[in-house]
Amino acid sequence: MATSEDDEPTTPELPEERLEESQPQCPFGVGGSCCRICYMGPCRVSDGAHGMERGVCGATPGTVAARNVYREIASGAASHADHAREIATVLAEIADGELSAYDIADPEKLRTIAADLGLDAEGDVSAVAEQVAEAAIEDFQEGGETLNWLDRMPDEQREYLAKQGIEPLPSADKEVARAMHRTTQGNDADPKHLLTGAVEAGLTDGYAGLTMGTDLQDVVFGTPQPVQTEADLGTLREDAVNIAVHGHSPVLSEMVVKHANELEDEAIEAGADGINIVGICCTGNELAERQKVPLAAHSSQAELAVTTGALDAMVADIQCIWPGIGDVVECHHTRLITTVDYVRIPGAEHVSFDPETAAEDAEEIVRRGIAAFGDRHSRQDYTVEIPDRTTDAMVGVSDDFVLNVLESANPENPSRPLVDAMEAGDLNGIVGIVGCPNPKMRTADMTEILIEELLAENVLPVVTGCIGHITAQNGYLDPAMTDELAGDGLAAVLNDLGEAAGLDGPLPPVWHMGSCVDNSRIGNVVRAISEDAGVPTRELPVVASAPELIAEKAVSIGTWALALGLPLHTAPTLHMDHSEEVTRIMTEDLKDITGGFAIQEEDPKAAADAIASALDDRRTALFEEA
Ligand code: BF8
Repeated sequence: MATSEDDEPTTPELPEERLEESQPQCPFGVGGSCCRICYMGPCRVSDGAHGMERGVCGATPGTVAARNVYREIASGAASHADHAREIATVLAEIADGELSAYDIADPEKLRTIAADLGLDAEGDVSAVAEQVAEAAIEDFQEGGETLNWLDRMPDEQREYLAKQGIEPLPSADKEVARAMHRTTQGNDADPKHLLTGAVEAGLTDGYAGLTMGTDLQDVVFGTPQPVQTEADLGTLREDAVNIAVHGHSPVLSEMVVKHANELEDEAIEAGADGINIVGICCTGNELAERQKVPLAAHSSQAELAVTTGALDAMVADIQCIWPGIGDVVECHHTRLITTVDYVRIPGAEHVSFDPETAAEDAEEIVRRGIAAFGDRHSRQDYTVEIPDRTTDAMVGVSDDFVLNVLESANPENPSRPLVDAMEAGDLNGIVGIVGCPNPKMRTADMTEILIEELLAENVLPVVTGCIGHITAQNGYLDPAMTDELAGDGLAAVLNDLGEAAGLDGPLPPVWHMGSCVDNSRIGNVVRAISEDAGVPTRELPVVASAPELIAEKAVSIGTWALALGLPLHTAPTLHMDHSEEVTRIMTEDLKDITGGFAIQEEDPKAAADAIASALDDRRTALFEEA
């Protein structure tokens, strides 16, 4: 952290300032053509005017960029698979009666998943849970013939890819290991072949990561239904013990919420008016959709939350916890508490969280927050400045909810209301706007402009991850904004669906579908429409967009969308600009392989135009053929 000459901490910089300081950034890193996988380099290669044409080993810019992007995807798949493995293990232990703190909240969903996996869905819930957990854990082991969770994929697209030899390995762990091996120095060097492998890793991410994660979290913690909550830093309360839960896993955060409720009296004894749990990044989305917990901040605002002076504890588990927070808490009373033994952050204290001792561990965490509240109040000169900003947000628009509403509107043919609206031009398509808040794009209001442009064009945005926070903070998740923001056709569709759902008004202009693993919910809606309407996913007017891409996880999610045959927009552009070959494969050649293709556009209005035009092409082709 920044220190003065006498080593007193000075005000730490926030992400925007650090970004400024990082300029100019290395063009080879940005262009994807810096190769540092061996010790003859690093080699900086490029098809353009600068750099070498070949690395010391002879690797072309295409080989280097393809290997780099494949490694990003493997890392993303590893992250989501590890996330899914945790909840699979919890489910197995619940089924065995070994965990007292957790239960099965949605047995019906458990049976639906079991049936989709071809397992016995009838009988005792524990027996079904045991089989489902076994099938999940098998997806991380050697031995199976195929990845079990691929049964959750649209059959038609699965067969289409299989005919071209695209099928992930039966073990997610092996898929990730194979990706690392294939991309090592002196191994697979053919850009197209490497990128086909990357698509397989994307499928691993989509099914043994995202879909398994959401499926089992819904089983254990409940399937979300729409609820109203609030968003932004104004959800912190000066007189409360404020505990922010940051990261990704409800296995931890659900327990923090439960035990905060039980320890309210201790907080009141300490002089607070209660305990206020707020959510940051994807944990925020998980808790909002199931527990109505306020969406306080996206990942790049986490440090800002500490600077309010009101945050007593920030509890972190896995992924997207920026280490800069460690510097910021040094200047405040806030306790940064890490909980996962393989994730430590300088400046944090650690409480090892174990599902087997969940109650004691969660109580310990909450009590540290209460103690920090005491520290805050014992400091005479301590100032608290909470921004006076909150917005109303409807969250929890889950796949189950959406599909039930469609079914109630047209029981015979649930996709009909959407397909008819597309044919009539009232709904010009659906765009999954997912991922992160990148400071590079934040200053340009990338997400806001993109979404407002698309809404005006009667395109329905469905969102997850930190984009969920950005949209909540802008009021886009508020049903009261539907008629103002959506084009006339889309507004009519949202009003009709709101009525079919039995709500008092329309559905919100933007649908919050949850955390980043909950991108699987978008996949499930796409699958249901595809199967019901008999249209392959690669022909549906659906696009994916990560308009403020940060994480490797977002690249792997995007690659899963490409595998489903969807166009994928990203900003910033993927790390591939220095290779004409890789750029061509991703933006053109892939159309003949999966049906998907990459759209690279960093200007929000131009991105909205490119997405709308991709949707138009698909709608025209669909209804002309029909
Ligand atoms: O997994 S949106 S910054 S929090 S990577 Fe991370 Fe990006 Fe936020 Fe959730 Ni997703």
